[in-house]
Amino acid sequence: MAETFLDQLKITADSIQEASEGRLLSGAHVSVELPIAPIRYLYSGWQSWSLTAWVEMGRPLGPMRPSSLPAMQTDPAYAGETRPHGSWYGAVEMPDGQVLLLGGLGLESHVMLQGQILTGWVEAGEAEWFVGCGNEDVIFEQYAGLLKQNFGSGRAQKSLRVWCSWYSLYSGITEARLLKILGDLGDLPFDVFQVDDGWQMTIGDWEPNAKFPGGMDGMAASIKVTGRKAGLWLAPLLVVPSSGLYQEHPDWLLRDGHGRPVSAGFNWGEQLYALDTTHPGVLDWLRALMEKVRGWGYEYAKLDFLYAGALPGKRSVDMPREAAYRQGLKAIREALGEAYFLTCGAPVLPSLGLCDGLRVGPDVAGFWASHRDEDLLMNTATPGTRNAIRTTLQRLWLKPLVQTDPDVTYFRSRLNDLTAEQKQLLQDLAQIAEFKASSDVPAWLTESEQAALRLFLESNPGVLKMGRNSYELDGRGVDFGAQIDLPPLPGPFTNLMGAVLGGLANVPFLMRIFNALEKRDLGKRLAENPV
Ligand code: 9PG
Repeated sequence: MAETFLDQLKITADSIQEASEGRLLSGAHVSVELPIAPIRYLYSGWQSWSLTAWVEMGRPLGPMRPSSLPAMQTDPAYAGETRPHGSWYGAVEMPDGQVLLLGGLGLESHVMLQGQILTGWVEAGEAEWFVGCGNEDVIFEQYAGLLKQNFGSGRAQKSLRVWCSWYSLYSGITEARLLKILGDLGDLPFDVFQVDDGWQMTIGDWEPNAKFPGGMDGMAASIKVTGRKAGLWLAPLLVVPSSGLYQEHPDWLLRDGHGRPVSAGFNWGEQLYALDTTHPGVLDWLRALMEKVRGWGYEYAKLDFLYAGALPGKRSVDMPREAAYRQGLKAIREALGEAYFLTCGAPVLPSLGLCDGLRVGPDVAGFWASHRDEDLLMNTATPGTRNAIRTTLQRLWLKPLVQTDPDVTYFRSRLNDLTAEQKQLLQDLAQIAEFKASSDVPAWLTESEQAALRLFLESNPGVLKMGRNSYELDGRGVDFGAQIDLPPLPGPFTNLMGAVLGGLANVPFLMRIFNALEKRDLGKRLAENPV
């Protein structure tokens, strides 16, 4: 028999076993030497929002700006790494189109390409790996099967059609606005009405603020009488200094080796910190919080900024960081009972088996791409429709393990700069991902836009994958390929501007001002565009 590509690989590991479509390896450190140079590398981002993309060899990525924010966009432990690398798995494409995947089968595993050698290592303990080569889809299917054996999968459920408040009202939600929208949705076939960020006192104090005088139980009851499930957003693993939780339980925070709280990023005009999910007090608190949300009547939980639980740090029980995260997630899953659990801002592999849905890309937005974020800050994990499509597409192989949430689809032209073609790409992606959501306010939609939304929610086109980035939907070709290229590398002037801007974004005082200006803008926008 002719020698296969697999036979030409020089594999180093503690043990090597034959497997379908490849080999199973074990070892805390493994390597696979390629006989010739690859042409592309598949970066695998750590959490929902992190860039996951096929990138031409020789095209450097990052380091992205601002340097104070990496925890919100990528694994901060590897934020400075510019060599081709990724969390848990990495793949290369050979000149003949064959793909070679090195995939960790456990937590805290990493892959990097150095020259023609693909290496895999783990932060702690022993590890198992899958090496597969050949057709990309076949190999990833194999990898998904192996991960399923180790982590399990979400509970098989039909996908839910979700109305989510974020991408229209943002933090400007109020009980009155949501009740008005709920009424106007009429018989549009949404299964879930999900209240996003903006209802809580503050991050850590999960009680309704003054904009929800009827309480969150009242809100859930109003949703349920329309025949829909009530959904609620929380970021249960985050804490901000202005919260009561931060004041009352300083011992619950994840800390570094010097005893300082570990930064989980900066948002809402505040420094973000993380809860230590190995602390028994935290686990009890998480269970009680989820039971409270269930008690209010919510049957769908969108839990966000979950990466906070897996950041590097010193924990009250010494264990690897992704294992610690998983312990927290397990407590949450159990306390959520039968409720649907959507993870967001979540490390990918460590969430498998413990949630029903997973956001697999950064936030969409009413614009295609942001010059500031992509060109100046070299950041492709921030909100933007192109960023969202790019990363989501390379994560659809996870579908046998979890429902893949590509984020919402837009139908409105009001307060939206996307072209008809760009909106169509989002709609097609949602059909392919089999997860349909929208934030469009009925009063902002024209009659024909409302009809298009209804048709979208009601249709389930037959999907055929034709290539890495191309599909057929009921026979109609959809090609995302040309749309999702990475922005060109900045020239010297753009780079300098970016460095200055990135520096400014590291100053909390300026970020607070920026946050206040954004809030003012939002207030104006909502006043001019009543729901
Ligand atoms: C609510 C939102 C929505 C959204 C989530 C998440 O600053 N940031 O980089 C940043 C990134 C994402 C983000 C918010 C802030 O969005 O993905 O659907 O729930 O939180 O705040």
